[in-house]
Amino acid sequence: MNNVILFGPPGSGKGTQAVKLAEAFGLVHISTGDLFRHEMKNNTPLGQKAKDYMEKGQLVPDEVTIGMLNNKVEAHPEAKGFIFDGFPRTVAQAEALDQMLAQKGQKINALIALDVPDEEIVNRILLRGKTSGRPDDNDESIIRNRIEVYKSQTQPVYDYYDDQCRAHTVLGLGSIDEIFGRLNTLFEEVLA
Ligand code: B4P
Repeated sequence: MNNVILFGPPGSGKGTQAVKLAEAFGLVHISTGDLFRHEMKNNTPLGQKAKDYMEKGQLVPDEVTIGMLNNKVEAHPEAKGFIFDGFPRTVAQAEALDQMLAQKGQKINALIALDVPDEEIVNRILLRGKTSGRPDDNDESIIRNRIEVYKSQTQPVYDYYDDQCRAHTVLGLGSIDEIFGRLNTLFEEVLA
């Protein structure tokens, strides 16, 4: 099995690239952001729990997020592997993911981070906000809060995998196809 974490700040293009990579390499794409938005749209108890955090640009608590992720992985026993998009976002989530995979005799092959400057992120998300209807895309102060949350709570996840020599960085600037080309080359190197 091949398991890759697509990592990076909000709006760095994780979701955009994960869809293309999952198709190219036959992996199952799991986006925790998409899962939460689906729950919110259907007004489920999980969606109600996530809503307040997401609308303020904060992280949803680990216990909620880890449980949801476990259920999603369990729902795909046939998978050849997974692309994790937006998960893990804290070191506690990373430890829980490693533990869950170890119980199945699996591991993370690599974490691949998209490197994009803050101002480009703000511009991209504000642009998406014109059509996405997402409250966390429409307010610049909330977008900047998401970037701060990334730096303080999520960036340490990079170091966690870097200490195990499993972290890589790719430039996330350029056209979507150019970035896909860079990721494609790296995927071919890290997949078993
Ligand atoms: P996510 O849904 O993960 O949202 P994101 O970080 O905004 O998206 P992404 O990086 O995937 O960017 P995208 O491809 O869409 O998280 C939202 C919220 O959910 C979090 O703030 C948190 O509250 C909660 N959450 C999710 N996971 C969690 C977890 N594990 N723990 C706790 N809470 C969690 O690209 C962005 C835009 O840029 C798009 O409009 C795209 O078209 C554009 N774009 C992409 N590539 C481009 C390029 N090369 N050039 C120009 N524009 C580009």
